[in-house]
Amino acid sequence: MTDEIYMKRCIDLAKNALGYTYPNPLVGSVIVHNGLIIGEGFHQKAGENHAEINAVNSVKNKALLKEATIYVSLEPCAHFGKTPPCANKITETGFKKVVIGTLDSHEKVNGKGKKMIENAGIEVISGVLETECKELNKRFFTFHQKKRPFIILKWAESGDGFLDKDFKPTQIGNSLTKQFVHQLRSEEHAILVGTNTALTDNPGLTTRDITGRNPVRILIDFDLKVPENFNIYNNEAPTLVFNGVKDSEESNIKLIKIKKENFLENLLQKLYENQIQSVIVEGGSFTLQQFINAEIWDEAIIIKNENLKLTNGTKAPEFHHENFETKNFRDNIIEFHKNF
Ligand code: AOF
Ligand code: ZN
Repeated sequence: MTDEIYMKRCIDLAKNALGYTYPNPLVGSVIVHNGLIIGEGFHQKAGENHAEINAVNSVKNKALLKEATIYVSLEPCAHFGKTPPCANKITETGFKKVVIGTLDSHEKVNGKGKKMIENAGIEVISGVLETECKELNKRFFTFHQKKRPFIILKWAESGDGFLDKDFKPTQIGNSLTKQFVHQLRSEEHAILVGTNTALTDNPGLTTRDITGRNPVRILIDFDLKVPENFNIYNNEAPTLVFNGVKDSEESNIKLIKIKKENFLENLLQKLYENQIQSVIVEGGSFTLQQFINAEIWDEAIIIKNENLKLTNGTKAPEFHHENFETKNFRDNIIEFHKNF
């Protein structure tokens, strides 16, 4: 039971960095000595210290570490990436015990970190709050296991099931739903729109209404119809443009040539190659329907204004969600989640 309490603390610590660690996972770590937390840390940003290292560094009296237990929500890494292996740091430090939330399915780790620690004679327990630790990194695990980003569909519809005529979600939503959408954007790696939405709405796709990071913007624009002075091309965030004309890269803008045949498959492959771990698909209806028809989505978030009747316009996408759990965290927002 106490293991669960400390693991919950690891998860809460990890969430402090939600949106900032891409392409790395969210990881938290706690060090406990004689029933007292003597150190804590989380992974803040790719390229910077891993959670365990921050936790070790935070301990004032390092002499206690040999008698301490280290909790970490993800298996300590076994490889030299941008930073050296945490499993080495743990064995060199010589903890008494290591408690792991879930194994790391990254091909370079995948049980190796746990093995290295066990081989050094340190007791290892794994699988504590495993479901919660997997859920914490649903984006990272989907990316590594399915070799594609975690896909979230998002749209706003009227009470009678229409998208706003010109796709402007703000007319259906209100200031609170707008803030929610900006929060969502700051947490995910990227946000995707099709040509029609970019042309009619001219969205900047940033997180103006909250303090958070801007997602990578993804535009599908086969014939490069969206003019360069449109907001999606401003310098507030990087933009990937999937098109049928050319490959090029200049400052914040990367054009990626893609074939129309098997479009979705190609797109997901290119997103994988570009290390994009999660994508919010914000529309329009044609783009959303492509993901729905191919059954390539992991969550759907629908902002529904029951009081608004539009009577005509573009029908909201139709989709099957029998295998998903319906969640209602907020008024007017329905979410469909997969059990992870
Ligand atoms: C850990 N603790 O806090 C994190 C881990 O390029 P690097 O060196 O940052 O390594 C990135 C990989 O390390 C990442 O893909 C994942 O497998 C693991 N992340 N591991 O022990 C951490 N963030
Ligand atoms: Zn590590």
